[in-house]
Amino acid sequence: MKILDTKFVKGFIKMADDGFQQGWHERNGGNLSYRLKEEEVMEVMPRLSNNDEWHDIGTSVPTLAGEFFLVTGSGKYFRNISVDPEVCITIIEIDSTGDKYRIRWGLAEGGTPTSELATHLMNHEVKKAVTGGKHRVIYHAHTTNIIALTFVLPLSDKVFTRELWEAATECPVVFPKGVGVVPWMVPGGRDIAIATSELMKKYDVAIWAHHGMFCSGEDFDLTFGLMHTVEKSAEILVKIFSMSGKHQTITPDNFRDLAKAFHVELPEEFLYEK
Ligand code: 2HA
Ligand code: ZN
Repeated sequence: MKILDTKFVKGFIKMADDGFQQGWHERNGGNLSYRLKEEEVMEVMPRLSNNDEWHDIGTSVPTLAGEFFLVTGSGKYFRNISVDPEVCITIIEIDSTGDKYRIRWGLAEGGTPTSELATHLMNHEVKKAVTGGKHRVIYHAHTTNIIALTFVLPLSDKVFTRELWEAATECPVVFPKGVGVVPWMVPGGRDIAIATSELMKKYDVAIWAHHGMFCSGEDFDLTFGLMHTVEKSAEILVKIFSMSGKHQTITPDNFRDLAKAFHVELPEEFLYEK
């Protein structure tokens, strides 16, 4: 089957385009990765090339040895992904040690996988383990309102989770585990990858202060929907703080009632009295 005709590639391209339409991907901002299922690897195998050498990932992901990923290219613009996917995205293979990768398809005019490859792969490694292999998508976007909030709210998981939950009733149902916050760090390397993947053991959302957000999920719809929900809530918060602040809100007991009605567990650590 033509690689561009496969369902997972089409889903990946649609998600990238949806993110661009939201205004989350100025210039080459943001990156996306998807861990292929075995049957998807088989589907595309006849069309993969074999001529790239192995390159260092910059970190070690031994539990992803032999896996294939569809990822955005470093320096590529989300705006162009739907126009010229073969130039902007790539299928990579991880070697048998988990230290190296090679390009098997895409980046037709040259290039390398996303500059945040270490964070993507370390997040995949954590999520593969904690979800029993269910999570396959890691998404990074420069979501305007979440970034704005990181200049105003204390950079703590507790405060961000509670404020985001309070700004829209569906939030605790969509991300009941809460969100984690990484303080400002240099992007594109192993240190920020380690900090982010630590948070991904507990949460599906990691906010990068003054930079953006990472989300993890089972498929493109759930992962995009998660990013969209968190960012929508952040937009409401920015509007609230731009007016006169809250005059009434959802209370800790309201959240407990919500948890019962929607059969979700909301950790008490986020239901503190203010
Ligand atoms: O430019 O978003 O974090 C891609 C990025 C780096
Ligand atoms: Zn970024």
